[in-house]
Amino acid sequence: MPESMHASRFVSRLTRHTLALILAGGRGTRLHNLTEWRAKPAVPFGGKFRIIDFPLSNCLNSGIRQIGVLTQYKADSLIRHIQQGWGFLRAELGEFVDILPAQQRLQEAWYAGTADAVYQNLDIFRQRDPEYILILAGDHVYKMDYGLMMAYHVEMQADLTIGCMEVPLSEAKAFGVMHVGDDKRVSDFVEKPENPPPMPNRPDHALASMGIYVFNTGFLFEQLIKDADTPGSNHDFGKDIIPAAIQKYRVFAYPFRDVQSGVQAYWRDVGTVDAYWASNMELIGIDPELNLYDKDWPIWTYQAQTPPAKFVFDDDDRRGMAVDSMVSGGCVISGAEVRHSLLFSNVRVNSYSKVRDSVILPDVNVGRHCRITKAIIDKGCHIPPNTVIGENPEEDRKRFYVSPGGVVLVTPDALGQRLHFA
Ligand code: ADQ
Ligand code: ADP
Repeated sequence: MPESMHASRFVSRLTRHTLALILAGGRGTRLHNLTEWRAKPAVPFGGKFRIIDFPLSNCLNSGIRQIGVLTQYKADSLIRHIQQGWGFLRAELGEFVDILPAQQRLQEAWYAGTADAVYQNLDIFRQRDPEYILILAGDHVYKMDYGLMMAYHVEMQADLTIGCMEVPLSEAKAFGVMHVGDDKRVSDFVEKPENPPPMPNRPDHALASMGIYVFNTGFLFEQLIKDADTPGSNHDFGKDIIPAAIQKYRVFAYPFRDVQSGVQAYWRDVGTVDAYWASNMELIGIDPELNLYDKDWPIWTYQAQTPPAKFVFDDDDRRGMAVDSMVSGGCVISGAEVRHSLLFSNVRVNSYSKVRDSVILPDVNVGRHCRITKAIIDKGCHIPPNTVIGENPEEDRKRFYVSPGGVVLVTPDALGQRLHFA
């Protein structure tokens, strides 16, 4: 890429004229009961964040401050989080985070596919008049400078640029899989193929779409209007818009690499209970791939103010302790032992209890004499005294979902602790 293309003024001109749209309407069914009452982008992650904080922070850190979030499925806690945490952008400087719920603006239907979600808000985007539209998913965990992708898009004189990663062939059928020529132009694209085609130079891998797209605005509008009139279309970027575009237009692939090392960067679709547990547990290690302590790329979030975590002796002088763990604000570990675990805010662990290899979401109370191993405990659960979880899968399965990897998912519903309105 020519030096001028990297010049920060050049990039900041591009990002300033970009509208980012975060697709946040999907449920994420493979997370089971974690998404029973909330959309996947609202699922808590990493001790104090929600998943949507990652694409939102990436936008901010990349200099993109015009953002729309398209919501649909169970968006209540997602909308509350964005309103509470992301209201600091300055409207008078042309900065905003717009929340765009499905509201049957054009027709009497909710959003069909992802393209329809954008199409139904076209008149709003027309008024904003951006030069480029960056489409993002609200449910991926990663740190990415979108400015570099925008510069690449402009240099290639592309109509559409798709962010891509190399994934093991065995995992590729969950993605849009593409083929690119030496010139990086996309020549084939199939959405979630049964038999994914391998990369020519790396036969055990496939080139997968990250579901991240840069469009020239006029081009995107034309494609959406054409697609809306196409009978039989699912109105989806991966299934319809992209396959139709590669025949006639300049569609390029942008490989997502770490700027310093040049190797493929951290990117996780925490789509299953096992993946969710593993990517949270990874953060506990000394030097995790996802560095949340990076001052150059802060992850912003909303968090209620809480006092510092506290580790106290109980009445019988038993030590409250946590080792090899991350413990958030507002937690109190009293006469209990926490090992290799991640505790979100306001978690109480009481005397004689042992928690290991577990991810505990906010506002959980673990009663006395509990043993909890390899579990995810959802927000607000009250674990009664003497509860044993994670030692006998057959027993656990009677009450909870147990993942193929043996992670027990404990939710208020399963404990009979949710309000039921129906
Ligand atoms: P998936 O993630 O499986 O594949 P999809 O379920 O359409 O595709 O979700 C994409 C994003 O849009 C998610 O963030 C989801 O929450 C959101 N979404 C889904 N339906 C929506 C709707 N009706 N309204 C608003 N938002 C909605 C996509 C691509 C693949 C690519 C993978 C990468 O289609 O080609 O490989 O992402 O993960
Ligand atoms: P989050 O855990 O994402 O912060 P909440 O704790 O607010 O979100 O719960 C998600 C939403 O689901 C809330 O609006 C809550 O009232 C709602 N909810 C939870 N349980 C039930 C239920 N059994 N029936 C109906 N709505 C529920």
